[in-house]
Amino acid sequence: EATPGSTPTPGPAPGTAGGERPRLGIGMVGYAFMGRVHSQAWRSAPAFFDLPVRPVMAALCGRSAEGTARAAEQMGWAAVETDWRELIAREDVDVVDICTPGDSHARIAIAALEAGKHVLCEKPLANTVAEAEAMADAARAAAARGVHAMVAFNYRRVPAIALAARWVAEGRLGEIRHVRAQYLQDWIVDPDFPLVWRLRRELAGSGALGDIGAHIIDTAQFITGQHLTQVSALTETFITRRPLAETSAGLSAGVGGAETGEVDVDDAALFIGRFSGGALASFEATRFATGRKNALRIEINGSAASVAFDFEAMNELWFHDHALPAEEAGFRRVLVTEPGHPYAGAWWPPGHGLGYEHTFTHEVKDFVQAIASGAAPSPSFDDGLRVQRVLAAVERSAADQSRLTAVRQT
Ligand code: 4PW
Repeated sequence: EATPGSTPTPGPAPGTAGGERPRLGIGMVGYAFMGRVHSQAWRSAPAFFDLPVRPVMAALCGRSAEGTARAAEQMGWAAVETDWRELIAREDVDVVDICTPGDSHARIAIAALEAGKHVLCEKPLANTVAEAEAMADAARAAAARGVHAMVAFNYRRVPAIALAARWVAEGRLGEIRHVRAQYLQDWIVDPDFPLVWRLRRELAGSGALGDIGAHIIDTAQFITGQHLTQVSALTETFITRRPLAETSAGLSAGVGGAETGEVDVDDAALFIGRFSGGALASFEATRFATGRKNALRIEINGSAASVAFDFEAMNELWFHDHALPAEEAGFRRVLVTEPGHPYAGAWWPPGHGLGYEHTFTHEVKDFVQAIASGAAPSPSFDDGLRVQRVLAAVERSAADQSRLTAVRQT
């Protein structure tokens, strides 16, 4: 079992003969939900993709020595650290993978980039625009030294979403007129669900807006190749006090105590917006959509065709070709599991679909390839900053109730 600060003994990465390719040492901070899925990605990427370097899961960092050692042993990390500064300082760590709540992203990422370590950072990039700006500055300075940074908007790596982006880039949709995006969950509907870190502004920055709204903003900007220029928003906190969290794991498990605390983030955020290419858009991010578990949905209507996607059926992309005669036209389902589809060829035969975790494997694979080739990885910290600026604009708009027009019934 790994112990704090123990020397790593990296063996060949799974699925490689080992040895021939240069080693890329990975150090990860955090081992909860995101840490687990990133660990799975680091394990599986070299087994399914032919990578030019050999990622080695060198060290895992967490605050509790015991918890970190247990997680490291379970998830395949060779050593453990309890201070992220020590992790960054390790000679066997070339990449720092940040899977912590947003309040520590800027500190860790900037220190790692300054130390010459490549950085993969969970989303949203930061908790404030000022932090995101500092991170983007650090990433630009590091890039000049060949050190790379990427923000982990994993849904870009859903094959169906990557396919939609490809079709838009090829002009198959024509001019984009509408973007309709939703991210719907229901894991905090119960008023007794505790005040976990995702519901605390000082740790998460915002609520549904930053946690899941950030994903649909990035996904929409990624697919359309455009960016939001204007927004108008409404946010709401339906349950304003919750039991203080005694334990929390992932999105569903959490136990609260007798004491309660204030919920100071949004439970739901809705906004409309305008894209740089002229499209009108609507966005909805909520954790109160009873029955919807992880419904990241996006529909894009262009002058020539439309696409529609729902993560709850993530291997499907719906396509309507408006050039077809009206008698034949209509949305048809494309099963995105063909070898010619983005990422799909590395996995199973057609029809044998992928899951949530594969999006992270694709993310890690793209990041490693960018590092090895010296190309700038995408989404960059500048992309993360652009999303952060949209989040800030949504919050500014929602705070300004004077822009809401009252409905006059009489
Ligand atoms: O990034 C998001 C999370 O914070 C996710 O992809 C889904 O919503 C799952 O957990 C939360």
